[in-house]
Amino acid sequence: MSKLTNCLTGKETTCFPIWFMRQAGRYLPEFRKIRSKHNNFIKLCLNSYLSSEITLQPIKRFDLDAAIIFSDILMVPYALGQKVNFVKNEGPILSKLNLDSFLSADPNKFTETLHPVYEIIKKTRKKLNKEKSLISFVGSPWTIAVYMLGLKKGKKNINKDLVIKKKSEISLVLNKLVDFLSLHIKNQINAGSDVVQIFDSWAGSIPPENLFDYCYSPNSKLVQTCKEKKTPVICFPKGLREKYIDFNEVVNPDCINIDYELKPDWVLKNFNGKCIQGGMDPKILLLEEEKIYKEAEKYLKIFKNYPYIFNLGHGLLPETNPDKVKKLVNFIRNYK
Ligand code: 1CP
Repeated sequence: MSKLTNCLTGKETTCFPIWFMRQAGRYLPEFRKIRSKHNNFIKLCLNSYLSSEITLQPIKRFDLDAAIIFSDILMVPYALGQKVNFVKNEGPILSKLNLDSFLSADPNKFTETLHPVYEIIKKTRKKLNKEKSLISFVGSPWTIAVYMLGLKKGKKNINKDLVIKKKSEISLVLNKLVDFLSLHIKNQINAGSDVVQIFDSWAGSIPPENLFDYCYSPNSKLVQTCKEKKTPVICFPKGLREKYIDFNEVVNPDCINIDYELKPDWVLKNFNGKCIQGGMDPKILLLEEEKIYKEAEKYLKIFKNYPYIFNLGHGLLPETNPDKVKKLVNFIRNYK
């Protein structure tokens, strides 16, 4: 079994497996080179040859313990018939959702549209050393719904009035998304991925009275799908603060990715030995080397002899210097 799987199943507490969210992305010159020739991001994600190459770029550079497939959580709305545009410096823009056609979407057509994603997994698994895991992912129903229903207000906020106004639409969309995301998870596992991560990047924006229906319940259903397929699952409910404890108790995935708002010593006390991943603020990687090592050491000390996967509290920033990532990986590998 791979180092990451051993850690996820609690069999390994003597080493820290390492990978990074957004490890394949704009901070890598080899990624920017390919991206500059492919203006359409969705098309690039559907090019299984290039996407498999991009998936392996950070593995070649840093010898990490896991590859995460190069794709995007918004491939799901795309496969459900919504137009998705990635606008430079603005992020993704989706066309208005046609609720009726979404609710009657055909699962076979969905699988067919996403076929190239499953090809990336097959291609990459063949090229990847057995000791390394291949992670596939989905966005959580709520996080996908935020984009599908245009619930964002600016870059970092949610339009709270709209969340109240669209209550019945949100319920319908979340329920339907659970079905399609479960299907996407199963398809990815069948194609050969060893681990699944569920990104709930907008969990922190859910009104407290809706947490069960919008966050815990839909995430639980997806975790159940992974468990039925006997595949370890990591949940990342970003921004939940102290509610991370409730999330862990209700959803109970194999591992929880913590964000940079949580204090690691508090996490150690409150998660009953559950495998933990991540935590360090990606902004730290923009500072000088000594500060990076000091912050990384904080996590390594607190989670010594604990099932801990080294990662960050959110994705690597585009302005990160890859040499610093390399140095951080060496530091963790040599940490005793
Ligand atoms: O070159 C570019 O302009 C594209 C930048 C880019 C990349 C490299 C986007 C647009 N998506 C991706 C790949 C991606 N997205 C991966 C690949 C695997 C890896 O980690 O290396 C993954 C796991 C994602 C997941 C994703 N996409 C999330 C969840 C994690 C998170 O960052 O919170 C979200 C919210 C998205 C939507 C999305 N896609 C791209 C952007 C810029 C965004 C975020 C926009 C926003 O802030 O609303």
